[in-house]
Amino acid sequence: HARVSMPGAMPTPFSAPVGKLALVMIDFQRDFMEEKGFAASLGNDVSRLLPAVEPARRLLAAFRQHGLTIVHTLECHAPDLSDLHESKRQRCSRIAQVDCPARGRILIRGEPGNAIVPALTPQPGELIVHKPGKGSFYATGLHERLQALGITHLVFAGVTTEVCVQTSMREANDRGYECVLVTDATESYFPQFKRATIEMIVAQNGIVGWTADTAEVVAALD
Ligand code: TIU
Repeated sequence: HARVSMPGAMPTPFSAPVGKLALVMIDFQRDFMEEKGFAASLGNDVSRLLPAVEPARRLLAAFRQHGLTIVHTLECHAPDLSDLHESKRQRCSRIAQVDCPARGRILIRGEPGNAIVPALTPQPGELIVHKPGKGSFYATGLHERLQALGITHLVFAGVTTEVCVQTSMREANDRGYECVLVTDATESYFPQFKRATIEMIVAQNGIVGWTADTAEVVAALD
């Protein structure tokens, strides 16, 4: 079987059997990237996430070009809030409220604000995962869907680095996936948290996995 190789990955070179590699795009949704969405309701400067969009678009194009598996996740809750824990409701009190009529109810599945930003819109055939938590594996069935496809290696992009991306990568690592975080295709509202996340992933001989930049991943696929 052909392998894709990322010799410049940290802390050591990374490689994967080409058909077993998937791209996981975490929560590139308007709720986190635009004014008057969920993240803004928590007091965040949403413009800080925008630099991740263009690298993520290049990753998406490369995975599509090679016909590889692509997963898009969305943090959201059912309209009746049946999947919203009381603990989260209390600390994120704007969930299901409307701060911008054009965007609809904050962090609710199917609302305009819950859509992925236009540059990264999913195409038919790509997997969509609606997740009530920060991690992509809690209460989603994602592990079973990836197992059914024979996926063993994951490339992560998305927002925010230390919240949903890192949680998902740790969940994946504990389930036996070999994981790479793409350092320029992820962003945080807190630059120091992004830096710390990258450092803690690769420390201790890659305790959570690997990191690489978009150029490294795209070159590996070519
Ligand atoms: N607040 C924050 O940084 N992130 C989230 O609430 N969710 C995701 O990271 N997607």
